[in-house]
Amino acid sequence: MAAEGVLYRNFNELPAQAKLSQLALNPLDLSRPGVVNPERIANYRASGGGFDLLFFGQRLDERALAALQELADESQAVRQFAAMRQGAVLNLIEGFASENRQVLHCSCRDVFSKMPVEPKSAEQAKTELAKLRCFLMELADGRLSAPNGEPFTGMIQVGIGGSDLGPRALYLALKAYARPDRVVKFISNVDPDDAAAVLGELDLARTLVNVVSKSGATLETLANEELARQAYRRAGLKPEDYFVAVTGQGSPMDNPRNYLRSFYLFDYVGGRYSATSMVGLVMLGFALGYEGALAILRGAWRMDGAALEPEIGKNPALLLALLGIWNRNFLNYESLAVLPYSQALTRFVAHLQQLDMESNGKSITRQGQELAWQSGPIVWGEPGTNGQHSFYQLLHQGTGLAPVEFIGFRQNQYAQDLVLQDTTAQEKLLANLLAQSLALALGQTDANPNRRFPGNRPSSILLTDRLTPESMGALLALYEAKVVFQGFVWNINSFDQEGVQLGKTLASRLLAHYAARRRKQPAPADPLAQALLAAAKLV
Ligand code: G6Q
Repeated sequence: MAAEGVLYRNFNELPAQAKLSQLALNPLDLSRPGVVNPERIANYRASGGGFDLLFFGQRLDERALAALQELADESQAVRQFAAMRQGAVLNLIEGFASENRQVLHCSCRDVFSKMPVEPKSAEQAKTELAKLRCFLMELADGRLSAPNGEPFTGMIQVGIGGSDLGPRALYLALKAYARPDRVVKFISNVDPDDAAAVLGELDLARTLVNVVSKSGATLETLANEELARQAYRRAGLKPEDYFVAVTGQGSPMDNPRNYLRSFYLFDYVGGRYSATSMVGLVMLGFALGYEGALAILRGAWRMDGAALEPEIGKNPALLLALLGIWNRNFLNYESLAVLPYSQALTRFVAHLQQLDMESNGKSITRQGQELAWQSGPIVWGEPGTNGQHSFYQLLHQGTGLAPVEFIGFRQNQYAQDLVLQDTTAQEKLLANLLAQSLALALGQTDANPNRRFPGNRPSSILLTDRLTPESMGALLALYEAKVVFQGFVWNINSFDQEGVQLGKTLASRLLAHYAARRRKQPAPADPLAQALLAAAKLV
């Protein structure tokens, strides 16, 4: 089923696009006295799914905002989102070989409704959740323990890309809620030193290894799994007593004899959208307990519901997507800085880089034609206030501009803080976040050119009460929805990743030289690869 009743339209054919181009000739200047005023700060605000989005710091007025709503309506962005949830085959390029799949990551959390939107996939999600619940109960009550009779206290997740970034970002974000008797580590890069370091940090006799690969065929993961298996064997332990698999049904890794337990994900859940499938949940359930894992799903489910709201004032994901389009396509900013004011979100930007840039780093339409408009920006960032003592200089006074998305929490996670100079550390963190947004917008005049801040630099602020499993799920789903909304408006396929293939193919050409040398065979006739290896002093 394609998206029934949805007409895919090219971005440059949407009537609101022309209107927005006109408005962009004279965008709002935030640094003009009086433009950023108390009324604007109060009114330029949207809420949904538990998050508030403050966007007084964007270079637009009511007319541009109305035109962005028209752009969303004309592109049928919300209708496409609904069609996606219902199982439309949206991962395709019409008329060309492509993945040709449904896009059903939202089904992973559509497990709370009596009437799931797409019953078959929601049923599959429930089956895997039930398996996970049993596994976690057995671990908790001691029916499942390490062969030495001790409880499992550690888990190493082996996986890369979508099988690492989202899950790892979530674990680090929610460590404050983890069981005190359990710890999780990760191995992703095919770097033997990283694997050795992680394997050396834990007592393997009490550590599970969660091997996560949807395809069951990823070079890095296979190499790291084998490195880990060797380490277990060297320690006199049988890997099949410790290794758990999360993989696609029928993949080369779908071999329950090699694993203590196997969990599945399905081809309709894309790697970078898979954090709420078993790809993330087995590890997160181990760390947080089943209820904690479920709370993540609940938050994401709630945000998926808010993403169906056609009005931008009630749909922060849609509004964030449209503000991004305003900045990218109309004001021509090439990058986007995401700056979370929470150290716990230390890997969340890395996850967003994959989510956004792998999804929307595309140059053709869903009909295979060259894009005549810009698609996704370069996404980067670091937690504040660390970033303030580093690259914010460029954000404020540099010649290159980057719009900013700030993320903040009204309260901190741990009940530990102190009042110093009459303010808590959390208040200092939040004051800095808000101050940065104002400073970027207002700038500063000064007789000394070195102390001049041009201002008029756009930013938005995403806020919720506290970083919890539920709000983390909502934040994850908010960005997933933002990215797919942008893809719908740009008429691109946000669900494939052909762009990562070429490098992999060339790496295997280079590896053929190493392999030939090890087998004492003549080097393959590949002068470019040979020259490159020689120049790099690798042969
Ligand atoms: C994400 C990509 C990619 C993928 C990894 C790992 O959308 O497809 O990052 O997640 O290549 O793939 P496996 O899970 O199949 O090992």
